[in-house]
Amino acid sequence: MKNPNLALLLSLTFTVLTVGCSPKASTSAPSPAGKALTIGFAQTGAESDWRKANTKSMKDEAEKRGITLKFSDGQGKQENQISAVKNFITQHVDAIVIAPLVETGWEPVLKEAKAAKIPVIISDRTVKVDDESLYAGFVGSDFKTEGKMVADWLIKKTNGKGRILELQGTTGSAPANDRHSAFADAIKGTGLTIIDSQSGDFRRDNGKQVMEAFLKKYKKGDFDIVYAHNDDMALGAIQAIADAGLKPGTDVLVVSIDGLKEAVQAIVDGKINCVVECNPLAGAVVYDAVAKVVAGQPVPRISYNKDEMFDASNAKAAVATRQY
Ligand code: GYE
Repeated sequence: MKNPNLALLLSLTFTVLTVGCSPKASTSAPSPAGKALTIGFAQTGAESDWRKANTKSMKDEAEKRGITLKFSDGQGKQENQISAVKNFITQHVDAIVIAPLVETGWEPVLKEAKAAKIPVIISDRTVKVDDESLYAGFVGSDFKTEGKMVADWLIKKTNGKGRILELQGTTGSAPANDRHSAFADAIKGTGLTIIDSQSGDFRRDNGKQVMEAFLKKYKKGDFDIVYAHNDDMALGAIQAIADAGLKPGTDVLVVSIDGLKEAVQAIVDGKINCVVECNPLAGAVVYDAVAKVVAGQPVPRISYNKDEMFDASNAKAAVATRQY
């Protein structure tokens, strides 16, 4: 984004791009007209500041719309999320929203929701299921595009040369899988190589610990770049890099994804070099989709957010207006 004003403007808008359109969600159950909705939301946990902003958006927007939100914090465990969904089914909620911790293992509980005629919207992270009719639609970011945007920025910045340490997100999660694979594909054939890769579970403490372990294995001059799958891990890593007497952002390029205000500020401070946005403020778009599904109207199979990118060229202008 060359024009900082345009970047700013765009970062304020939560644009939704739609891909494909299902004629009618097969799981939809019309609710009595005018009735306030009761929605169950199975959240992954509270692993990152991104996640906290996502939870806040879902809660605030529910309150604004008079939606009764049954919120469940999965505490980083898929089995907790599955039992939350089962509970929502027992309580006959109007719709269920799941932010799935990992991609696989959802068919049985989605089949239960379908049998109970309770529509499901998948939010934030994608799932892998054979039968697409098990959920009404997906609303979130395109993690492959994010991974490719980071790689393209690095290729330009480094002329396609450098040794990368990768801090991966939660093992088996869609953002970890996609941000790795799209990034790895994009650097193929260049002189950029991932020399080591470890999961930091999208957590700041883990990001710091993994980086500390990397710094025992790799000294200054052994690596050039740290690619973190989210800002929290990058913020943990830059702490570890500084503690080891190196200058993050100068001795080592640091790139990550999410767009936390704190990370964009770290670009301004010269400690992080590039951040690709992943918008967590999902409340409005998710409830718009739920309202349609419950009313028996079609929703797109996939609705992607439009995510921006921040580096030294636009971070200063952007930091003031970051909402999370
Ligand atoms: O990048 C990370 C969070 O699923 C997109 O999960 C989300 C990711 C986000 O913990 O910070």
